[in-house]
Amino acid sequence: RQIVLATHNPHKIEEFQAIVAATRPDLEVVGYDGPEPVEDGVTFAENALIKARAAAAHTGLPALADDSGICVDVLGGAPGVFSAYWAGHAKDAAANLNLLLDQLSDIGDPHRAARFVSTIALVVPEAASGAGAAEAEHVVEGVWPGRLATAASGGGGFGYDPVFIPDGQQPGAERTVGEWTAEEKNAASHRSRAFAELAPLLAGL
Ligand code: ITT
Repeated sequence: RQIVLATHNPHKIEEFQAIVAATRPDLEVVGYDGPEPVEDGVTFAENALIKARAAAAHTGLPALADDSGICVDVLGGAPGVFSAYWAGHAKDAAANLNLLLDQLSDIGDPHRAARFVSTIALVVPEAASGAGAAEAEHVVEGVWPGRLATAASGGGGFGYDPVFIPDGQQPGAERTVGEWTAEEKNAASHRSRAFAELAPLLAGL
């Protein structure tokens, strides 16, 4: 059974393929190369639905889309939905991350709380949902709490991973997600937490 993932971010494809394979090896997550809709929503949920609807309409397959970002408490939740473009229009991950570190340069450790958020939309077009069944839409969210490091470290993952220190690590041995393996990240991340919420909704597929 194929399910299309509406993203142009190859890291998201890799992560979803690993996360889905762990519990639903019968589902094949395929990429989407159709027309890209304008992501003009103001919430993660709106943007995820915009992307999933476009892919479902174009392919006729059940479609997933992830809209995600990092939310920093002391910045009132920013960059949030603007995470991919925080330092400008180029989606330059290094520039985004450096700008965020600069913005928090005067902020001490106890006040550097942040969280990764992944919002996943699932759109099942009528043709794919079985005889007589209506189109279905679902939105789920996963949150991964932690704090921002004061400098980037590690070459793993993507985006803000080198500056995000997840909660729950052994004091003194804390690492940024950039220093985690892909397996460690996929077992704990905001994306896998959102997928855990989604799994029951995929039961019929
Ligand atoms: P698509 O819209 O094509 O899926 P995108 O990367 O532009 O790709 P978003 O609009 O959802 O996706 O932006 C998400 C941004 O949030 C992403 O570019 C990173 O900067 C950040 N982000 C999200 N998840 C992340 C993760 O697991 N690790 C590090 N940064 C992440």
